[in-house]
Amino acid sequence: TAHQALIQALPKAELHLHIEGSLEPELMFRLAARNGIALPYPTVEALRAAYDFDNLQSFLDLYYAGAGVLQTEQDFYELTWAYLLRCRDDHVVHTEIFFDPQTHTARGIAFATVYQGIRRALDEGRTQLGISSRLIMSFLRHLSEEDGFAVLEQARPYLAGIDGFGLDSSEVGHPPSKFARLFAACHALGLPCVAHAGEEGPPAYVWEALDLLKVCRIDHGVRALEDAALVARLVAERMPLTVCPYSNVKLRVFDQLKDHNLRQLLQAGLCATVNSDDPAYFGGYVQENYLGCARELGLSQAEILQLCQNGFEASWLAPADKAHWL
Ligand code: ES4
Ligand code: ZN
Repeated sequence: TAHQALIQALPKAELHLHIEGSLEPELMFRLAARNGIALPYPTVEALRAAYDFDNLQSFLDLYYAGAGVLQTEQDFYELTWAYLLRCRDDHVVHTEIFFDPQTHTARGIAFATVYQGIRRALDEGRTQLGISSRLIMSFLRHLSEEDGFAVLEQARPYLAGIDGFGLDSSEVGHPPSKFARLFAACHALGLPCVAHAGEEGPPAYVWEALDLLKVCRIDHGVRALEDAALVARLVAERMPLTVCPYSNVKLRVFDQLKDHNLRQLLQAGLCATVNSDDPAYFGGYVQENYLGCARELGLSQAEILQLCQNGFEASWLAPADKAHWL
C-alpha cells in the first residue's frame, strides 16, 4: 500500500477504544479455562466466525457475553497489558481508553477489581513502554440514569485515576437527554465528558450530546454530515470526532470501507480522528484502520498527517505534551 511506511512510522494517538473490545478470542478462551467458565463455542475459529454483525446491537450481545470471562483483577490487567503491547508494536504512543464498569458490576464483579487491574496495566504502560494514557469511565445508555448514578457512587474512591466520562452501548432509543443530570454530576467533579453519538443515531443526538451533556468530543459522529448546520457548529468549535472506520463497516453503518465518509469529514474541515473501537471484534487495530482508509479511500500523505495530528490535538494530553507530538 502507498503510504504504508509513513503510517507505520508516524507516532499515533488512539482516542476511542473499549478495553473490553480488545479481548481477543485466544485470551477469552484462556481466561474461560482459568476461571472455569464454559463458552458457547468449541474453538477460537468458531467464535471468530460468529463475529458477523448486522448492526450495533448484534455486536453488543456478543461483546457483553464475551466480557463474562473477565473475573479477577489479574484478568483485567492481562487484557489491558495485551492491548498496550499492541500499541507499542503499532507506534501508538498515547491512548485514551474506555471501560464499562456496569458490564462487570452487574454480574457481581467489584468496581475495584475492574479498575485496579486496568489501572496497574496503564501505569506499567507508562513506565515500561513509554505509552501515556487516560482512562474514561463509560456509562451504559441502555440502562437507567439511576443505574449510572449508582456506578458513579462506586467510582468515588477511584476518581483520582479516572480522567473523564463517556456514554456508550445501544444508541437508538437512548438519546443523550436521558443522561443530562448524570453528566451534570460528572462535570461537577471537574472531569471532561464525551459521548457516542451519530453512530447509528440521528444528528439530533449529536446536538443533544453538545447542548445537554456538554461533551468535549463526539465518539463516531459520522452521521453529522447529514446536517449542514451541525457540521458548521462542529467546525466552528473544532469539536473532535473519534471515527472508527472498520467498526462502521462491521456494524453496517457503511457497506464497505471505500464508502466511508472519513474523507468528506476532513474536507468539511472537521477534526476527524482514526480509532479502532473494538479491534478484537472488528478485525483491525488502529494502524490497520489507517492503512485500510489510505488504501480504500486513497488518502493523500497530507490527509494521513492531518489525521495523526488531529489525534494528538483532540487528546487530553497537557499542552506541553501535545506540543511534543504535534
Ligand atoms: C461500542 Cl461500537 C460501540 N458503540 C457503542 N457502544 C459500544 N460499546 C462497545 N463498543
Ligand atoms: Zn465505541
